[in-house]
Amino acid sequence: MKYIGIPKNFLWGASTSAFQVEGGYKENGKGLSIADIRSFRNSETRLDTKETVDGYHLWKKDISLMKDLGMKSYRFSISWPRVFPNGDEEKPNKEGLQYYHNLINELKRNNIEPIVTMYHFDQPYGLIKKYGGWVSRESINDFVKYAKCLFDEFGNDIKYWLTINEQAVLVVANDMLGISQDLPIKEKFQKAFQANYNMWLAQAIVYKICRERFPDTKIGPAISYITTLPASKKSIDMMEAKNFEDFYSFSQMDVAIHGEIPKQFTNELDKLGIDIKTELNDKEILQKGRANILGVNWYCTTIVEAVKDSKQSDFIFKRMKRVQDKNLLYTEWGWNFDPVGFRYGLRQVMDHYGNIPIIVSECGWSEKEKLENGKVHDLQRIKYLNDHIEQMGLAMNDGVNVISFNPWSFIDILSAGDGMEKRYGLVFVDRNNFEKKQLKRYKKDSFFFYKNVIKDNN
Ligand code: BGP
Repeated sequence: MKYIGIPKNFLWGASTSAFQVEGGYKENGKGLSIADIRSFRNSETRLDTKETVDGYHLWKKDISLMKDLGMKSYRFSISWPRVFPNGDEEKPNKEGLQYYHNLINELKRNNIEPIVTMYHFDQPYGLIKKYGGWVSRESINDFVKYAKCLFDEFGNDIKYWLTINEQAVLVVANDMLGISQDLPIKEKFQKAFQANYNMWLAQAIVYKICRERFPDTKIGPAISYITTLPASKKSIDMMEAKNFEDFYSFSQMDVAIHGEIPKQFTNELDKLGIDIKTELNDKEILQKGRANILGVNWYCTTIVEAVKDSKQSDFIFKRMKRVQDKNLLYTEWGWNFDPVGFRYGLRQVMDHYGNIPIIVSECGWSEKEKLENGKVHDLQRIKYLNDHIEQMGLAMNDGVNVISFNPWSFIDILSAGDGMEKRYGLVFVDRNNFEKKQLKRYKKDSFFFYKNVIKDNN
């Protein structure tokens, strides 16, 4: 199957993250992360981060599957607490670094380009206990120290860095930042948006360091891009859809690419009475440290309608509500199938940022799945991949500069929100929430489909 618009040197890949794929949660000096702590709260009812699918031990086998698939890139994350177990050590944990040296070397030996996320939901828990994590400005130094260490160790081998995964998700689901959920909503948001601001500063510093030290390297955030559509053609629905999308997704991209916080974003915080602590030269930090690539995590569209009788002085989350489109197919977890929305979203990114290179760092379809005689017939995932690749190709044909596509996920892993039953992988792992079994890997039908896509489009 050949697609319009996708060039030969395109990086066809797939994606995972450390806390979801590795397990080995305290091996060789690894410290605990907030992702570990959160998952332990649900250990009674679903799989936690302790073992997951054991990528920590089975990485070589998994890379041979990647090779078989024909992958040209692999987007994964380095576990921050494997490198700095508490986050505040002066020296990194050598054994933690060694694991990633081995992984990266093996990828390179197999001609698979590593696309490395620095922080995917797993801040060391030590930093949260010590000073409240990202809510405190101190976290900036600890992140910069961690990033510098990654540049020292891997800088010559890595061409593509993604700094923070889905910062907007962290702000909304701020339990993931270690913010107590017992606080009144306003206080939670006060802390979450302060954390958001500190993450912007930290990344700007890291972009600058990276671009000075490695001028040919690309670095940027991995954005949760929720392409937001109005439920009707009424201007108020269109306005609130735009307001939400700008606030949630484009503010993140604007700060990374333009080095400025959009006025619309600040206006919304004012409505909540949120007061961000800033320092004199922050503006300059943001201006001087810019991303030169965008990671875009894209799953589905969100359809919104304006809340009747809401006032413009209300916060954006109060002025709009999500609705379902009965004509679209939804996963069990409420994520729709809307591939044209993907092309539309990519075009919007181009409208904002011109020909900035884009890595599609996530894109995927979840299902509850069972092995039948060693096979998984994941037909809807095949349709999802086919239609989204087709729409991405059309967007590229329209001029959007996508350089890599990394569906979520390469292999079945622990879902961020829903345990082991919600599967996204091209490779099935024979385990469930409570039985580890042999952790045997099986290629799903989508694996064979994607393998042909890569072969035919090279
Ligand atoms: C993104 C995260 C991933 C991943 C995915 C699916 O937000 O970056 O880590 O898990 O969403 O989410 P879930 O696993 O909750 O279905």
